[in-house]
Amino acid sequence: MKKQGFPLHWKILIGMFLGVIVGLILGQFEWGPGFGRDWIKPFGTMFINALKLIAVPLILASLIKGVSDLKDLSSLSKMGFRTITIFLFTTVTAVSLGLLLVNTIKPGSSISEETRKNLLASYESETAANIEKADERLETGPLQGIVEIIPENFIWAAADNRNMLQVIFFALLIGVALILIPEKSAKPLKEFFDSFNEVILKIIDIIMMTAPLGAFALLAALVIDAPSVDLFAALGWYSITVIIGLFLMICVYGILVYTFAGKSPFQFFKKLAPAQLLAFSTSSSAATLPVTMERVTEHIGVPKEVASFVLPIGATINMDGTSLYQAVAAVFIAQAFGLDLSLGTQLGIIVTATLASIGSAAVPGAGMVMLVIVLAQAGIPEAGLALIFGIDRPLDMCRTVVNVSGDAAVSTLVAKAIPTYKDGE
Ligand code: DAS
Repeated sequence: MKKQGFPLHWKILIGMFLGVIVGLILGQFEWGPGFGRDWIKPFGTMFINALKLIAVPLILASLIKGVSDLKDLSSLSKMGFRTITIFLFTTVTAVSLGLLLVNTIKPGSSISEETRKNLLASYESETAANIEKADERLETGPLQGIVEIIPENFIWAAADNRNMLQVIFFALLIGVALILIPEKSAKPLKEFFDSFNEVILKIIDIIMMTAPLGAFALLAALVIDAPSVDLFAALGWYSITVIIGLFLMICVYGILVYTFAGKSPFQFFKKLAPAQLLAFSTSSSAATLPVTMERVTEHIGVPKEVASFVLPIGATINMDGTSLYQAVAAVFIAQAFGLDLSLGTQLGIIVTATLASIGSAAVPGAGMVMLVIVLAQAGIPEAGLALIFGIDRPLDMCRTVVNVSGDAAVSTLVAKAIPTYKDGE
């Protein structure tokens, strides 16, 4: 039995804490910022680059596997169609809720002009590029965003992080084509993508092992660059905004199971609690899936054939907590950099955050990786990831609880539509 080491999330939290301490100390010396920029910040940059590196293969692996596992398009029968419809409804609801909250609370706008100037200065190259890209976007026609989804050249699309929607489009095409061709021809490629998916998830595990160092370096660099109380206050408000949104999503699930499945929300969450606790401690929907399956079938009363269809797909493509977090994080970073997002851009965030959460894998930190898409499409500096990564893990734990709760709620609603539905214990 492999000895369970010291839990990763504690290592990350310690890395964060040490990063703040070292950053505050170095900030007291004249040579501190230079030292931090040359000897500490690069480790944070490498960590963020590793997450961005894995984003494209992650989409390909996760989406192609998720779509091609749908057996065949005819399995998009009543159960499949109902499942996908409710998934989309809850995800769009989550993103919209996130946008409403972040535009109301405005966590990023409490940052002082001084701190904002420091942030822009420390990330000026990238920010300028993103602002220029956003301006270019404004000059093109209204449908340009849709036109750009279809890549003219796959290698170029995959190579440039800014065209994630093109990678998603290509992945969906492959997944659907795999369903449409004869099983015997599809088998080799499906098996390839199954193992490719395993490899990508293992690579994320490896990258996340360096997360404590990444969190340390990013927070230390952040504190040295802009040692301002208002930045930490802003990060605090950002976390509060995410947590309020996640809590409201839990309430939405309670209302849905009460209204459409006739179940008491309190009973529902009481029976689901062991899966939620595991989701919180592991930050992984995939790791929690076996327990979610057991709670939903043995205790909540969802028929096995429904749960074994809805939950695995849900763990792959239905991540309401992640989509809400991505919407809040994107607008928070824009606010922190003083960028005003137009309504059109924010509506675009609804599309990209929904797609990004579909493409996010069910492992720790995946939502952070896919945030790159949302930022790139909205012309928000990706350097903003450095702002929020330090506190990402505690939020990842919370959003994974919502991801798992959403999948369980949807399986309950889908079961209600299937005649074999029966009440749990
Ligand atoms: N940790 C992911 C999950 O397992 C969610 C995320 O990273 O946003 O659901």
